[in-house]
Amino acid sequence: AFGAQAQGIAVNQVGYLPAAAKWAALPADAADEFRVVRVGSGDVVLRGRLGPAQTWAPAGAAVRLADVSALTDVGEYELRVDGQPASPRIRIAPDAYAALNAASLKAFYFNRASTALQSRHAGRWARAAGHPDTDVLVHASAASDKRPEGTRLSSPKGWYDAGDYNKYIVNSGISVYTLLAAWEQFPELFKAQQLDIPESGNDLPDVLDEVLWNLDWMLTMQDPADGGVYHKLTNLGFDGSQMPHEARAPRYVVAKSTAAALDFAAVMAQASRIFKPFEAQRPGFSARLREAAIAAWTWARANPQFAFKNPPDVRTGEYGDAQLDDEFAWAAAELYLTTGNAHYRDVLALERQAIRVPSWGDVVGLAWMSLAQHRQSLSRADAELVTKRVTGLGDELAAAWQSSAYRLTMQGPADFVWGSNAHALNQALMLIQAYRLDGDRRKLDAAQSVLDYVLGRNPLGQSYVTGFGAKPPLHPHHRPSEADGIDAPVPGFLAGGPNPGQQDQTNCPAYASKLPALSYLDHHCSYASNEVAINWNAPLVYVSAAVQALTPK
Ligand code: G3I
Ligand code: 9MR
Repeated sequence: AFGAQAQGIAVNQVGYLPAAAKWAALPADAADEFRVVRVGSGDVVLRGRLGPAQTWAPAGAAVRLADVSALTDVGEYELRVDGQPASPRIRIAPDAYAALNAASLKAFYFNRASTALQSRHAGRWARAAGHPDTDVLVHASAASDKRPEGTRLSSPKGWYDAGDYNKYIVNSGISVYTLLAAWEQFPELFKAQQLDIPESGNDLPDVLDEVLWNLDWMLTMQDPADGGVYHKLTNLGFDGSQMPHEARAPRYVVAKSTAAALDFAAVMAQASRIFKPFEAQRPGFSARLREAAIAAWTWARANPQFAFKNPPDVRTGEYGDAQLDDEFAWAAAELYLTTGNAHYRDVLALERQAIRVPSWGDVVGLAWMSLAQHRQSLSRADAELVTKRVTGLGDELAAAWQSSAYRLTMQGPADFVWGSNAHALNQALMLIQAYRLDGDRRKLDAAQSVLDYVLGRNPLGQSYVTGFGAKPPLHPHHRPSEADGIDAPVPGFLAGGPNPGQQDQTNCPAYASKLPALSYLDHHCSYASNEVAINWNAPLVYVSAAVQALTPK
């Protein structure tokens, strides 16, 4: 049944690095002793006792954990406990997350709009080009003097947001940011990576080529007349379960919004820094990004309250957010770091900013993250404040992890939102920012536990990444995966994950449980728990890179 609690032993089904913390989860009634057996030889290489049975509220059940961190030799193993089925394979390898990291980034390529995917890059998932977006209409809500309703614009490229085929600036903002931050913090890993995308082998690392596909689109969403940024490029209603080239409904740019302008400004300012060293490859690009950022910021300052709402005739994703302080803070922080202009530091008012785990609608954490990365360019007082706040959040998350029956930062209903798996990964992302500042190993181990959770150490024994692990999602809410006639879904995508809101339509099978961590359906119809999205994959790219790069060898 959908959402039935898995019996047996739950482990990370993709693998562990040799020196990583390694936990397995078992039912509360499991026998006391475990042994780890090497696959093939059958040798017992480790014995130990399970921890006590403790209740983990999100699953409404008690769980016992086995700590198998002492297992450090490369190889393949099974965990065995009398009376339980053997665990899925436990793989220990020095490059345990290399393939996962590459695939989770390549998922962005698979979601490219306006281009065909050739089989030499896309294999079985090759497809025709869809949504050229070279003839997009200005919606009534976006009409201006120079661009009245019905004006035709060209706004090609970009990534499809998710399982749907629309393109949303707000969600592009955090997604691009997270990928660029991964590159900025772990360049050696990405320099060595071959994604096998059309640009592979050119003079840029593949991760930047992939991000450029979306940056180029985002730039077209700015109105050159005033610097404002359209909130989204979309159909009026969602497409059916069709391949991209079959979906031909008219496309519109819809209302400018303050959130879109600020997220755009933040990302363009960040990208201006990132592309500066590539001036020879892309002459003038860094400066162009900086100017675009400043123009969007200026528009937002003059129009600080344009909270987006879908016009009555537009029914696609809203990404509406009336709370805009965090967007102002993030954009100000990025522009301050890029320009050094004190105006942005004044507007930022760092002392007054709280720190929280980021999401598409709450981006203040990204400001702290960038400031932490560049703290040597801050005043001493600012640098100290940044260190205090970032490590403070890390301490809170690490303490929650340490006292959790499941060794997990995900604790309560507030964590199990639409896209809960990405919330977990963004908790890990903030833990890693703190770990980079204070070296507190608990923070790295807690981030590892999040990765374990999305890769199978969870009450459903479910890997949430298509194509990875013994029990991956087979039916994500992703139109190409549904419509391409190929059994296997497009690989490398993170499913949104358990969501007790269960906001699917009534044509979905029933969930087996109302409990937060069990509210998941591996069914096409379940957009509330089984959709994919660029802002969910981006922290998977980040965290898999970080854990791979930071875990001691
Ligand atoms: O903000 C309220 C909060 O105040 C309240 O306490 C809480 C209680 O449930 O709800 C919060 O609102 C939630 C909102 O996200 C902000 O987090 C809504 O319940 C929840 O339904 C909403 O979900 C969003 C969903 O679209 C529906 O709008 C997801 O975050 C968002 O990731 C998702 O994004 C969609 C796009 O619209 C279209 N493309 C696919 C994409 C992924 O599913
Ligand atoms: O496919 C859409 C998905 O991307 C959104 O997250 C979701 C909620 O807004 O809506 C999905 O589209 C459904 C629409 O809302 C109602 N008709 C069925 C559509 C596809 O299942």
